[in-house]
Amino acid sequence: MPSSTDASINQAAAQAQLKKVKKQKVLLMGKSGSGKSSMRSIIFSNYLARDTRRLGATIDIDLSHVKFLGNLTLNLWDCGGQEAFMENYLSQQRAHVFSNVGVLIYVFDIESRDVERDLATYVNIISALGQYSREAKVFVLIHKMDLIQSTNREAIFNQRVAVVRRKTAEAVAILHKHQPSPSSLSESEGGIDLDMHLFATSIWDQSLYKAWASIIHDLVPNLGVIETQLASLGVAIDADEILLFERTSFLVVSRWSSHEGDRNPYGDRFERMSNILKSWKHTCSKFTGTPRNAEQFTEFEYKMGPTFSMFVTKFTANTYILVAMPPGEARFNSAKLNVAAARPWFKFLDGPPVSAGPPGQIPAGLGGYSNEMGGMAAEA
Ligand SMILES: Nc1nc2c(ncn2[C@@H]2O[C@H](COP(=O)(O)OP(=O)(O)O)[C@@H](O)[C@H]2O)c(=O)[nH]1
Ligand SMILES: [Mg+2]
Repeated sequence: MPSSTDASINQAAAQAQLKKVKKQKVLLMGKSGSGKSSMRSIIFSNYLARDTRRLGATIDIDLSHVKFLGNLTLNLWDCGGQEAFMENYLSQQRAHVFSNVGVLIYVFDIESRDVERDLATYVNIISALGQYSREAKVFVLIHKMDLIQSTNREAIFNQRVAVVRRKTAEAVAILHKHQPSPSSLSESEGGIDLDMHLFATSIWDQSLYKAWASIIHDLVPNLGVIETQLASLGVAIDADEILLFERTSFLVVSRWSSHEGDRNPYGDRFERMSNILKSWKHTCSKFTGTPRNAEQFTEFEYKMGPTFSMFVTKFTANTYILVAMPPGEARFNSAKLNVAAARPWFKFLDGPPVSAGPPGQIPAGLGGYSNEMGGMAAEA
């Protein structure tokens, strides 16, 4: 008795979670010219890095609603960084701007000549955020790192991280004094800390994709379900690695790798793939004359003789999937059929389900296709 009740409660909860359309307010802040609109245009509107030179300065707040997968909408507030605007956000518009924030992305221009002033503004922003959105996550991007000589990048980044962390701790300490014990501002050993992540970024390389994939990762609903389903699929088709990309941004939403795949020494391969696939999409668009936001490819295959093979294919309405496999023609072909057969189990990525019930586990048979190479792979 209790178990069937529990099961129906669990199912109802899972269904409710899947149906919930999530809206997340994302503040994009930092000094004028630091690169906020450039990043947003590259990630979400398929601009090329060089196109961003033509972007005009953002006047006040540029609001955009980015549909990310089926049931997540990012309300991006690209806040013009001129001083007069900044002052306005912190005074008259304070409650309006800083309430209900899910994520703050703060961009520092590494080339800025007035670091002290940048830091002072940052501290004011953190104070306002702490006052109105204590649960918000903070991502600090130390941007335009391409302008720093590569041999000095790490040292300069670390130096900046230390300063930003110290300033944040100071701001939070002041907040504590005025507003005792806010729940999400926990006290750690070295002082008070905020849920904060720092990245070195540039629009000219894949570092941008690493930072943004990390930013959206925690916002994606049903991440647990996605991860479990990807793992089932990966095992069933005998893959080394699977990456799931969001359709427009090509950010990696989720990934899975086998033990063999885990041994891949290239830790930055995910953001590299995002970058490569997006450039490739641009090239397709250039040579076919299709608009850059249009869907130009449905499938891409790459077979590296005896080393490995991979394919990238349109998966659900909102996603592409990349599958990397050990070599072998039969294994490759059956994996492609099985990925196609698995689509119904990932339909929930496209939005709240119309029919009842959360997605079940992928059955071993996967719609009737069997992986003929499975046994041989185990022997090899
Ligand atoms: N070198 C370099 N320039 C960048 C980078 N990101 C943006 N820019 C340039 O910085 C200028 C200002 O960018 P914009 O996005 O308008 O800044 P915003 O005022 O913060 O929105 C543009 O000319 C961009 O091309 C980067 O990573 N490296
Ligand atoms: Mg701008």
